[in-house]
Amino acid sequence: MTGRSSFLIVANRLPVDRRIEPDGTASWRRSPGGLVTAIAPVMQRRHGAWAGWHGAPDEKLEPFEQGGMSLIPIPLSDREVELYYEGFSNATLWPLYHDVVAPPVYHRRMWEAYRTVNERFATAAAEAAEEGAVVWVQDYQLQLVPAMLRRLRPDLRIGFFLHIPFPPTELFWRLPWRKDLVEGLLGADLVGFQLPGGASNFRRLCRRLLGLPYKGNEIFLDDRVVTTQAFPISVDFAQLDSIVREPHIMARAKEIRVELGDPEHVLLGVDRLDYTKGIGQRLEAFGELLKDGRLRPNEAVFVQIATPSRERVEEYRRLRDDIELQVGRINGEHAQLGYQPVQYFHQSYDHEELAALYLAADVMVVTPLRDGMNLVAKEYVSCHHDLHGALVLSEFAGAADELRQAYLVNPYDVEDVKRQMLAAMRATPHELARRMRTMRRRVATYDVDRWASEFLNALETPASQTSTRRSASWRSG
Ligand code: ADQ
Repeated sequence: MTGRSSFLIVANRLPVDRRIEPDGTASWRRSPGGLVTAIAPVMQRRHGAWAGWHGAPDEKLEPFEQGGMSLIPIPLSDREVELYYEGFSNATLWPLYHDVVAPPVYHRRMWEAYRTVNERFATAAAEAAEEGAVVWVQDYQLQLVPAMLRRLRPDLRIGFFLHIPFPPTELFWRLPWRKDLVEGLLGADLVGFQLPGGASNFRRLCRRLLGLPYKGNEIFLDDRVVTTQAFPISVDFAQLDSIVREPHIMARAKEIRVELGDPEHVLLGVDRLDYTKGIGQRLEAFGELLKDGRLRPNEAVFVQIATPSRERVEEYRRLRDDIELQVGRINGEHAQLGYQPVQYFHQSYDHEELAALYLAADVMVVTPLRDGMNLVAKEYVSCHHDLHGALVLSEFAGAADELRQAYLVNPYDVEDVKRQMLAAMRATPHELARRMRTMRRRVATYDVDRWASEFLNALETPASQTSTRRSASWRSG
């Protein structure tokens, strides 16, 4: 490590993956993903650092440099991975924040591990940040870090961004540790959410739980103001748009359609295998369309790509079995020699193959029961400069706020999903182009660069003197 940084990201994971080369040596590669891409230029400009877990339990690593970033590995024991990450983060907070689509578990030992690990991240950040630095904490795994860090380093400018939905008060209220989490977040100067609804849920909660007044976007504490605001995350539109214009990607997209037997319609789902993503709901709708005879045999193929995810959490193991059973049933009932209606892949793909799949798909089916944003929807739109292609999108994905020209569905209403999938398949090229053009304009304008720069601008603009004075007079009045 070469000294302290004026800009620091704190996230559960470092933005690199370790690869073991054929000769046995280890090397680090930048992980794919919009967050790293958006932040990398800022990191380079400001000699930034990133603190996060490196992905292997029970291993302590020294800070190192990679691709112009200083990386600060935070160690986690195997037990902490189980209790803090798989436990409190992914078996308590994840389902609770996603409208309890699965029952959350509440265990004191998980909570204690969450607190211990958050303290470790805060301490590492406090050591790495130079005087007056900007620190940007990411996501639900680290909600206690802002307050812990402020206690250690009151000179810092601290931002927090929540990538998942922030739930309504009635749901959040169930958490035995609700007060600690809210106070943790209030350690930040700026708390960012995907949608205005999340920000207003949070403000209402602060008033009800802690009696804190708010006005507009600002929550008034005794000695400072916390700004809450929506910053809808996005994708690297320009990069995706240029990848799909490359001849070898266009050729691959054509080849994929041939490999699928050249059906009239290719439908596609791309998700982490997660119970919030509504994979079962969309397969049910597709299966019923075949059963009802509203889709002719051979007319359509549904490609479902489900990246392995959180496989040690019980609920995820069950989900995998359920989905695989469902795929087997549909194929068992409707397959013919040379035709398999659902093609299911429990695998990860590199970004070029994924782009070719997006390009090859006539209908992208994104049906989460609840989703902070959903980048897949925006990636699909970014890949269709041909203005062909339709997006079937759940009303419960954050992306539905921006992509109003999608075929919007209620994923709990199977008839609605069937109707909109059919409408997408039967739409005229003119209709598809009209919808796609508007959606592309939106994603091109609000891309991931804009997301990061708007957040950082808001973070570096201190809450105005007037609002501090207003809070004082309001409280005394
Ligand atoms: P996720 O729940 O992971 O993100 P999403 O926004 O769809 O959901 O992002 C998934 C990413 O993984 C996409 O970039 C996609 O391309 C990639 N991906 C999915 N399957 C893949 C596969 N098989 N191979 C390779 N890549 C694959 C959380 C929140 C979201 C929010 C994001 C960002 O749950 O609501 O949009 O963070 O804030």
